[in-house]
Amino acid sequence: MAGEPDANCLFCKIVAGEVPATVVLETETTVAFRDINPQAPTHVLVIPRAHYPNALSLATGAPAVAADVLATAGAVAEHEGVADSGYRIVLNTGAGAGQTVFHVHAHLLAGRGLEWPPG
Ligand code: DGP
Repeated sequence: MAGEPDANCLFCKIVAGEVPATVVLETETTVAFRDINPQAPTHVLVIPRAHYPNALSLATGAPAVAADVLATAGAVAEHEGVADSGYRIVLNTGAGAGQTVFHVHAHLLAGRGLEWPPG
């Protein structure tokens, strides 16, 4: 159920400390950790601690936490020293858009030229 831990979810296991991750920042409601397969010099994933499969379910089920995810991404950008040079926040939504982990996560990408439109 949305909002409840999912025993089969990789990112719920990272939140629980059952799967290791390189954590960059944590708040009461969010965790930010480095992507295992970085696509840019800075590539950090920001997730809510609670399990929501995608951005829309988070925005409708826990809108304050959706705002927390964005605020944490901004704090990570400051922490990584990329806030002034610019960064991209990506929320892949649905398998057709490349979502592979169905616990909503914001990709924070920075540190290289970022093309527009994205591939
Ligand atoms: P997406 O394709 O938007 O669902 O992104 C999922 C991301 O999760 C992908 O960039 C790789 C990352 N990822 C997958 N498994 C792990 C893991 O076990 N640890 C970490 N840190 N990242 C992972």
